[in-house]
Amino acid sequence: MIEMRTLPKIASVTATEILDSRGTPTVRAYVTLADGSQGRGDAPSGASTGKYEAHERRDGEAERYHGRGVREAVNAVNTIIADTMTGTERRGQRAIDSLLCDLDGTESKGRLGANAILPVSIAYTRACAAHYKIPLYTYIGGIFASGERMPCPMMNILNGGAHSRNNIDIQEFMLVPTGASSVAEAVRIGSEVYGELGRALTERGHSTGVGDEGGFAPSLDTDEEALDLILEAVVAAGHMDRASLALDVAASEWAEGVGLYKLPKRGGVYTTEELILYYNGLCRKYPIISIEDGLGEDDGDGWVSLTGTLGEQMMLVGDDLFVTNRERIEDGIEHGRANAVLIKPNQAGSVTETLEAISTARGAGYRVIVSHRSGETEDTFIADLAVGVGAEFIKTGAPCRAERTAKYNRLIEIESEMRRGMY
Ligand code: 2PG
Ligand code: MG
Repeated sequence: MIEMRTLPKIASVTATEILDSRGTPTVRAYVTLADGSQGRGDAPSGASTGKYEAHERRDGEAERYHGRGVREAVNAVNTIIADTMTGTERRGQRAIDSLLCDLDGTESKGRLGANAILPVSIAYTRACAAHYKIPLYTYIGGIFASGERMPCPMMNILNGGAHSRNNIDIQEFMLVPTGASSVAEAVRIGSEVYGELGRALTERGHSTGVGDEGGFAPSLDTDEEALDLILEAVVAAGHMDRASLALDVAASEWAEGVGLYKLPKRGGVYTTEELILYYNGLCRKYPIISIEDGLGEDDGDGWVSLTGTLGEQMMLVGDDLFVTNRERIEDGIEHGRANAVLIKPNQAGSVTETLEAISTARGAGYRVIVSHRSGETEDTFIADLAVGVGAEFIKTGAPCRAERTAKYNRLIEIESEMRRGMY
C-alpha cells in the first residue's frame, strides 16, 4: 500500500507551449517535488469533441497559430497554479487534484482550462511514481487499488469522419486482435494487417495517405467497401481467427437535433431507428465486436433502444455520451445506456476524476477502454493508465505515426518488464 503521508512537498510547477501531432499548440507541464523527483505531462486534444467535455482553453489571437495558441493556459500553470501548489501542505493525487479543481472553481474547468489542469495532474502522478521509484502503472494501480492487466489494443487502421479529408462518414474502423496472447503479438497482428491493407489499397489505385490517427484515409464508395478491404487484409495477413473489428461512428458529429442524423460528407438523413437497423445489418455481416458513439450525445432514449437491441452481442461504447464524467456515466447506468465506457483523461480534466469515472463504470460491469485523442503528443501516460487500472482495451490509433506507436511501444515495454518480474 502506498503511503501518501511520506510524499514530499511540491517544489516547483512550470509549463510551456509545445506542438501536438496536428501541429497545433498544446500544454506541457512539469512538477518537481522537494526531493528532486520530477514528472511531466502533456494535454492531448480532440477534433470530434463531445459537447459536455471539460473546457479546452485557447487564446483566440487570430495572428498567432490561427487563434489556437495556449499561452493563457501555460500562464495559468506558471502563475496561479504554481503559486498555490508550491505553497500547499496537501499531498497525494486526490488532494492535489481537488486543490486544482477548487482553484478553477467551475464545473467545466472553464477558468483555468482543462488543458492547464490535466498536464499538471499527470506530471504530479509521474513525480510521485518517481519519488517511490516504481513504474507509473504500478503507482496508478496502487492509488486505484486494482489488479494490473495488459489491455487489448483497438487499432484504428482506416480513418474517416473529422479525422480525414476523404468521403467516409464513420470516423474509425478498428482492428482488434482479440486472439492475441500478448500485447506484443497484438501489435504484430495489427501491423501485419495494416501492411496488407496498404497493399490492397495501392492495388486498387486508392490513396495510402494517412489520417490524424495514422489509419489510411482513402475515398471509398461505401462503409462496406472499407470493411471488405479490412477483412481482405486480415485474410491476406493470415489472422482471420485472431482479429475482430470495431467502429467509432462518432455520431454526435452527424446529429441534427435529437433523433435525426445527417451524414456530413455523403449526405443522406437517418432516424435513430434506421441507424440501429443499419448497425444490426453490419454486425450480422462482419465480425464487429464494438460500436462506439453509434448515436449522438443527446439521444438518451435512442441509446436505451440501441443497447436493448445490440447490447447482448457486443460492446456499445459511450464516448461523447459519457465524456469520462462520473455523473453522466451514473445516469447512463441508471437508464441502461451503453455497456462500455471510453476513458479520455482530458474530457475529465484531472487524473482523480478519470479514475473516479473508471471505478463508476466498473462498479456497474461496464467495460473500460482507455483512449488517446486525435491530437496527441509523444506522452505515453494512457498506456500506463490502462495497465494500472486493468482496462480491458486501449485505443490509440494505427500502428503508424510516432505519437500512436509511442503508446503501443510503451505497452510492449511494460509487458516485458512484467514478464521479467522487474517490479
Ligand atoms: C474519439 C477520439 C479519439 P477525438 O472520438 O474517440 O479517437 O477522437 O480525439 O477527435 O475526439
Ligand atoms: Mg469516439
